[in-house]
Amino acid sequence: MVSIKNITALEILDSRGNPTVEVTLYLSDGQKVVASVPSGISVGKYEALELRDKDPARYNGMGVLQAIRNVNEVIAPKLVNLDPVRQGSIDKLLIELDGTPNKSRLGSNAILAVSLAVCRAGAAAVNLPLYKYISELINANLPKTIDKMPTPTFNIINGGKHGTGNLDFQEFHVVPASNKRYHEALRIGEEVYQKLKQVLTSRNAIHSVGDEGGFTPNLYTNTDALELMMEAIHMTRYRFGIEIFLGLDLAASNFKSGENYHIKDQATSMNTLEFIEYLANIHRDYRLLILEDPLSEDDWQGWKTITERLGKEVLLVGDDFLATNPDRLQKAISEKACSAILVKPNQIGSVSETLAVIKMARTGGLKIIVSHRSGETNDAFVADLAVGVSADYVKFGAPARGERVAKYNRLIHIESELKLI
Ligand code: 2PG
Ligand code: MG
Repeated sequence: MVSIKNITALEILDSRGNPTVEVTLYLSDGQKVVASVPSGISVGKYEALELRDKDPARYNGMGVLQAIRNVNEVIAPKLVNLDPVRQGSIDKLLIELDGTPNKSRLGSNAILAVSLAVCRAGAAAVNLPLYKYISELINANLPKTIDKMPTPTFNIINGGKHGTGNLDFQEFHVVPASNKRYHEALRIGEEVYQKLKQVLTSRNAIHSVGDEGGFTPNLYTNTDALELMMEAIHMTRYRFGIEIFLGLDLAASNFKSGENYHIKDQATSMNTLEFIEYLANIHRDYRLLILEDPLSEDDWQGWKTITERLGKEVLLVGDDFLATNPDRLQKAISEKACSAILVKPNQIGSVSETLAVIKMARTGGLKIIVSHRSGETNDAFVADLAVGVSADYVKFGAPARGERVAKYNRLIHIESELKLI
């Protein structure tokens, strides 16, 4: 049996320049694997806790030395000699070692980095590509054929907390039709991205990019951003509404104050019902395929109403709303409060819990979108995860910047290996 020989952690930087956790796991047969964890900035309040040192003298308090110590001193000694293919029992051990409901003692960053490394080590130990190994993990006793690639959705304008502060909505997406092959969909997204740059340049608008590689233009309203995207799409040969669609992540908790939603496009703020009507009009004008976090994470009644109102035509995606959390997901399924889940492993903090949430979402009839975070490393684990669990969509940001294209390029390799091109 191949076993875990040693585990060590290092403090490295993510794409925003903030420290994060990287774990190296050594196997008894001489192989070694590396995994690192991402970090969000628009963090939902129901997420597992990412441990930060809060020492203002280092990295403005963002250091992760305590999480590193937790891996090296608390976790590693307990995992040595274990068989890495026992993902379920190792994750259980990590959760028990932590002992809190939100992983606040050891930190979700420490625990997830180890959990990801164990998963990669398990795949290496049985000599399977990571996506195939994940497919075995999630399907246990079921047939394991992988016959489809996820559809990518591209965040090409960055607003909200990822931008310069002039747009309320956080992400403006182009979404290729799901019947496109993956490499075609990637090309569509990239070509629209380049056309959008031309549109912005021709208008002397700012075309620098934000945290996820999307542009951060100096616009007056959120609808201006949608208009520019339409213009860019019309400059390509792709037919809007047939081959390419629009999507939004509003991250609406960020512009709700009290009971009302306030955005620049409207002089007065709107209550939940008024805001739902407003979004229905946006959908009428721009045919949204995906609408993520359209309402705040606590607006349960609003979520039920919008799903009833728009759910047949638009995917209503819970990100901050569900926080990859089984209890929130269960409630959302039984109350029919959304139609898709955004899956981010670091919201819950281990591979096994992530896979359990995906299974629950599938059984409940929800679509699955596997997602990066706005602060990323070049680790492409989420690409393998998406293929392994047969996700419907992946959300990895703009088709630009190293940490984003690391994931898109990994999918190119997988598509080719699976002969799905
Ligand atoms: C989101 C994510 C990723 P963050 O809201 O969907 O795009 O942002 O990682 O900052 O939470
Ligand atoms: Mg989101």
